[in-house]
Amino acid sequence: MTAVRNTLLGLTLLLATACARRIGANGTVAGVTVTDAVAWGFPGSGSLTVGCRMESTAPDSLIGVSTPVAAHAQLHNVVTANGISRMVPISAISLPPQSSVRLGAGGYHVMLDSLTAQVAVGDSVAVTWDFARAGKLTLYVPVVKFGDAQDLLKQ
Ligand SMILES: [Cu+2]
Repeated sequence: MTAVRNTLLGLTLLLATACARRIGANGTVAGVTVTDAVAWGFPGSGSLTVGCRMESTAPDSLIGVSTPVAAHAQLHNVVTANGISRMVPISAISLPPQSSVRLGAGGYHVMLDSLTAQVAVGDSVAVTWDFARAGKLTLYVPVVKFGDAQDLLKQ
């Protein structure tokens, strides 16, 4: 009986942990899976960064993003030259089959600039991922604190 109770307690803790970590939005379109999608920003900056993990069963690439809450949505990468890191716009992020591609701080990410609505932590924003092969996927992405996003999307 104690063993059963311990097992149940263990399961409850496991579920609680799993739920706490699953703060991001998840979805699938034609073999492409987007998981742990979250957005974060800094007060007054007028922009949001979106991160996630992407995986595809077939060769594909992310060729664009869009959202109703920003005038500009771009794919960015971070490049470092002479010890200085800066963000650069890129036209696509390729998805080799069966490998996870991470979008987050310090690397590939989605940048939403010139926000057209007031957005706060706890809100969700609609973001549409546009894949060359798989097509479009729209997710309601929760806006979270920067630290929570980093915890979720660390390698
Ligand atoms: Cu950026």
